[in-house]
Amino acid sequence: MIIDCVKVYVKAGNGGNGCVSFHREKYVSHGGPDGGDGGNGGNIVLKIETGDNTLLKYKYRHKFVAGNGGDGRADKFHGKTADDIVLPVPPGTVVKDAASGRIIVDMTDREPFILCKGGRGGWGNRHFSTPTRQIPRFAKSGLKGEEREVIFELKMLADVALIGLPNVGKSSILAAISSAAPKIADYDFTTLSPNLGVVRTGEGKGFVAADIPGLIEGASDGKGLGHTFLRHIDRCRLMLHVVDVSADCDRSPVGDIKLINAELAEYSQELASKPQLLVGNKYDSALPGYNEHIDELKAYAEDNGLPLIFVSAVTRFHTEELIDMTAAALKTLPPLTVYEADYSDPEPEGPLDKTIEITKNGSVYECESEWLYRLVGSVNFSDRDSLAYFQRMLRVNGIIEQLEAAGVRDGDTVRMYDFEFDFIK
Ligand SMILES: Nc1nc2c(ncn2[C@@H]2O[C@H](COP(=O)(O)OP(=O)(O)OP(=O)(O)O)[C@@H](O)[C@H]2O)c(=O)[nH]1
Ligand SMILES: [Mg+2]
Repeated sequence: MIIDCVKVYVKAGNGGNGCVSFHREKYVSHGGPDGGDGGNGGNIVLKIETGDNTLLKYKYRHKFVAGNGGDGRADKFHGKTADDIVLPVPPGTVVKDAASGRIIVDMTDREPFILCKGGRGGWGNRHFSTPTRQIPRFAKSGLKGEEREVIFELKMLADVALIGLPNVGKSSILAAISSAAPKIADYDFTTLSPNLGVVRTGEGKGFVAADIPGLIEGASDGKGLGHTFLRHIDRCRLMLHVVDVSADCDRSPVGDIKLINAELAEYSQELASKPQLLVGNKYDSALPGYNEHIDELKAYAEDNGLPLIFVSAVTRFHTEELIDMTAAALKTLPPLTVYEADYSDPEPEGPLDKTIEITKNGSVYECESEWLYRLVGSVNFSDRDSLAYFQRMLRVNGIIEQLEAAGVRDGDTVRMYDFEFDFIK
């Protein structure tokens, strides 16, 4: 079974901590601060792997955590920047945020994409010396790497999709017009997963056609193989709607077309309204002139203004014409759908809102906010200078006022993540 939808947990590495150190050398009594910076955490990067068309490699492994940056060291030595984790995905993979379902990126034809950014390494103490603070005994911790749970959903990049009931000859047509070699047999549901084939045309670079498992009435309720495979043809530009017109087929092609169209509409109105080209297959064993189904099909095509062609995948009757007709139709149609990201992360390096959330938990006031989290993470509470910096940041960013407004009075306990203190104004 094809794996075309997986949930993956990804986490970028944390930044390494900055180092506190002072230069030491013989005969140099008061060396300056020389603590190196922490290295950056590794990113999680997505990269298109051409030629691949399944997400199978994520079936058993769906947790990826990039390494943390190394800590800075004395003598201005930077911590090591951790390696990125590169996740290969087949072209056409749409990446969504698992919680909200919003699209993060559509990996159709693009450069590698950073899905989670590694945390920046913290600065070593040498960055913190000022004319009045010549002995900075603190450095910054590295920032946390981003983490998220995402869904990879494969929507193949086919210009043309072959649709129809089982056994009408979709795979046979794909094999006749393209380089693909799908399984073909005289029973329903021979095709269990989509196949892709490149169709060469006289001019231009050809087009890509996809064959999906047959649909049946009630597919939208999960009958047959259901309509899960329709996601693969979501972005196609044209559908070749295949029907069986052989004399020994007792079904009405027009009835079948209506049935399939109703199933498409049940899945997505957008897909149902995509242009179609009707293909009457198995014409080699049809009885033109004696087959009312064929006349009915011609009349239906005419009434609905749809192009119709009779072909035989077995004898290759009209298969070249089918390619030409398809190529000509594609010329007039818009390009493949590429999904726009509807997810924009707040710029991690950008200015953050300084409003904090204060909740009273027993006698303790707990404070939370992204900005505060970063501030607490960057302070060394055992160092006086660093603590002074923390207090100053609280003051100049209006945190003290926010605490007072929330009812905090002198002597009350305030907790900011893993740091707890008694409030004294
Ligand atoms: N006589 C005749 N038989 C055909 C033609 N095209 C396909 N067939 C036969 O019809 C049967 C079904 O063909 P497939 O190509 O597997 O049909 P499909 O639509 O892909 O079927 P599913 O994958 O089960 O949905 C096979 O036995 C084919 O040999 C044709 O043009 N003429
Ligand atoms: Mg098939």
